[in-house]
Amino acid sequence: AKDPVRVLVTGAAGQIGYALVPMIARGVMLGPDQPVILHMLDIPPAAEALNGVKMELVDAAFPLLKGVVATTDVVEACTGVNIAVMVGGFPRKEGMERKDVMSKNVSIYKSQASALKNHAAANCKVLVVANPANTNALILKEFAPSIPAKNITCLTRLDHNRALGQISERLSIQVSDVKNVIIWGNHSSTQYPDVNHATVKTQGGETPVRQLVADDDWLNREFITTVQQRGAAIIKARKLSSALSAASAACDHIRDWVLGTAEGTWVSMGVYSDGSYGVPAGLIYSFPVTCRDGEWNIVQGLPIDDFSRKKLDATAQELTEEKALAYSCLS
Ligand code: NAX
Repeated sequence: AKDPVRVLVTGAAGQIGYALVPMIARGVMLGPDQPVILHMLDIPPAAEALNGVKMELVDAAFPLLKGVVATTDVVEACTGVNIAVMVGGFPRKEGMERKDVMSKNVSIYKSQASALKNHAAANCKVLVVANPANTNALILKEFAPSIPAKNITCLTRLDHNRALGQISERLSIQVSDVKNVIIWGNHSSTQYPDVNHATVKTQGGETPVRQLVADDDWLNREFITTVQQRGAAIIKARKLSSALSAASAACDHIRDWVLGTAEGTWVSMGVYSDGSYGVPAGLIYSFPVTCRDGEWNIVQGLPIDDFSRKKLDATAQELTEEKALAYSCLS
């Protein structure tokens, strides 16, 4: 039998946490033959609720779940973890300045970076979910210099999956037959959902999404804004933000990173930019990636047209500004 993998979920008493921890304990993230030990962190006001989640995990009697650490102590939470899913953060509240929210998250991610750097297992893989996800991941990277930059990522898989979902709805086909959409840039409304390289599995091969949809106006406008604004649409409908889809996307992100992407298929991940596609190096930016042997690689050489170029640059610009704002909170 395999040794258990220790998976940290921060903000585990929250909405996404509540959907995510049972998925991890059922093997959705790491596979049906991989035992896990869950580490759950939250802050003291949520300690009782966190303990309630732990009670439910015991009650669910998951065969793969070999232990649960539920704590408000960041060092205890981070000790020995192989995978860290960072869902905890400070939400933007009505009337709050952007800078104030950034400043709270910078201080959270700075201190959690130190705890991970000093106490996580070597080669720990980190996924930041909490917003502003790209910039929180960047701060984590800056303050955990001993963790390789390639081990620190942020979640744009939900946006990627939303794009797959919109195409499958539009064409009335199975979502599993659509692949290779791309989310470029920030997990925010400036993200660019790109279908120029996406295909659909059809009889005898693969057909470009643009050819099958055959409505460039819809693809260049409504499709893009629907994906960009989907989070707001969920809040409007549910009076709560996306949770089950976010949790599911976090599992997809880690599963593909650890176990690999299928041949000929890429996914979107927020990763440390090396300057590919003219994106400034030193940002955490969402790119198309393939994964193998536990490592991601940016898909290279895709042609970028003028329409796309502007959108890649606009979301890079927003991330550059967020980075500057985050740094201004450090002093
Ligand atoms: P909730 O407010 O339900 O849960 C957040 C939890 O984090 C709370 O239990 C809170 O006590 C805890 N927390 C706060 N500060 C903490 C700290 N310093 N250490 C540990 N825990 C701490 O929010 P939820 O709906 O679960 O969303 C969590 C985060 O995901 C938010 O930042 C949200 O904006 C972000 N999202 C990101 C998405 C993505 O695709 N990247 C999509 C979904 C979601 O909007």
